[in-house]
Amino acid sequence: MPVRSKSLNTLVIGIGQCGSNIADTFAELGFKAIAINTAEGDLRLLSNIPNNRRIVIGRDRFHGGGVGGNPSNGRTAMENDLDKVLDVIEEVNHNIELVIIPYATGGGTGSGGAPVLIEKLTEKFSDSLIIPLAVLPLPEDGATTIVNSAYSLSKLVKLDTSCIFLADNDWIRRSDMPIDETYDRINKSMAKYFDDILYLSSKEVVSNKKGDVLDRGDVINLLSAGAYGTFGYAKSKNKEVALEALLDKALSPSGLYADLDIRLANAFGLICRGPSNALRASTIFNKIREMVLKLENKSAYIRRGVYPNDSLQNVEILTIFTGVTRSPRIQEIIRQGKLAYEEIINAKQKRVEETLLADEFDLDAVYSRKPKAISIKEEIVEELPTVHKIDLDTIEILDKFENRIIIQDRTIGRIGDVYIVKGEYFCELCNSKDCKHIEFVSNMN
Ligand SMILES: Nc1nc2c(ncn2[C@@H]2O[C@H](COP(=O)(O)OP(=O)(O)OP(=O)(O)O)[C@@H](O)[C@H]2O)c(=O)[nH]1
Ligand SMILES: [Mg+2]
Repeated sequence: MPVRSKSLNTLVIGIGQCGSNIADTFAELGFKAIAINTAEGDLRLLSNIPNNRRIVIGRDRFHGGGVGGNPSNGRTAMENDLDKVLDVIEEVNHNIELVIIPYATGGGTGSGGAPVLIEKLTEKFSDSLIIPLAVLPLPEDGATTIVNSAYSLSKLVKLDTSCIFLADNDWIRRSDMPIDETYDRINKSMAKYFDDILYLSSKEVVSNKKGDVLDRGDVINLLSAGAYGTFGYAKSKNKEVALEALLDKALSPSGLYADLDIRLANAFGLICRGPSNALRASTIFNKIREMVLKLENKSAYIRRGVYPNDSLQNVEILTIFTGVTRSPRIQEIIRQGKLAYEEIINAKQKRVEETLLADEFDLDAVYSRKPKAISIKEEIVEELPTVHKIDLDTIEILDKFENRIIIQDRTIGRIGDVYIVKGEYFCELCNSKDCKHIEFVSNMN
């Protein structure tokens, strides 16, 4: 495959199996790429990244065999071998302007290791664009994958990155292709879209085209809008196209690679390619206008690039949304991750309690003259009740469990838990035992 020129000097650093596979796909398109994994065997399967850029981390502890989906071990492996990783990056680095870090949030090596490396990169390459490319798991991947994902995302959002790009494996559900091709398709799409925007804004293209083209500065602005970002895409089957339908697809949730609330985008780019008679200016401008009217930020950064080329057999629309401050899918992962975490901990606790009962008898509790239950009750009575103003329309109970109630408070725009521990309430949203949420919940119970 011919290597195309790029507007930004780019390095791709893939972590874990998924991340390395994606980095290898970038390498196929001529990107400088490094792969990092705790599993030596996975690294051997790559095709395009040179051997001296495939790094095994955590070999001392995990013997090149992976960390079995445990992000805590992925984190340790990266922390212990960070210097080794930075040495290889330093060898490859010649004025790197953009670093893309693909990894799966749901595994072990990438989930735990990526936030450690990304934090270091944001310090070390403070003038470069740092773009994590976080792959979200399928809901069917299981409870621990969702917990891992929630853990990794909660670390990632705190870091000083240029924009967190999301690619959701759940996109597979919308595609209609054989199972062994689906991951490959997502990996190839991500590499192609970055390659497209970097090539179409390169000197080689920009100096030969007049009119609506993206330039290097546009790409830098699009990639540094913060928060979350993703791509949208649509391609016609042949030259005969309903341009409007293609634009609609690339601008709507069904064409996006992750579920983002794009009305909240702070930057938005649209690229159209195809035979010149298929790219009707009025249709393109009207669609952009419609999109702009939907955006909440009326001064969002908007760029378009139109590339007529009569040798092309199809029309392709690529959209890029960045600076998007809300992803319903990530909110769902965090909510499910918290639930699954608690259930796993409770199940472990239960086993411990059962073992205690079988092996040990708490004689202090049997012979105590001041049973614990009474002193706890006394403490509760001593606390003075506080009266809180409750607006019934803004607080809602979403779900109830034996020891936990999930609530939503619309005034602060948050979902959280109220726990019931030994008859006492504790509100996670207010970090308090006495607040309006507790009063609301106890009245409803
Ligand atoms: N898009 C995509 N997803 C992948 C690929 N390989 C694995 N996944 C997804 O990645 C998640 C698992 O992460 P991995 O990358 O396999 O895990 P890891 O970082 O290597 O961690 P360990 O195997 O525990 O050391 C699951 O959600 C898989 O569905 C891939 O090539 N592409
Ligand atoms: Mg692995």
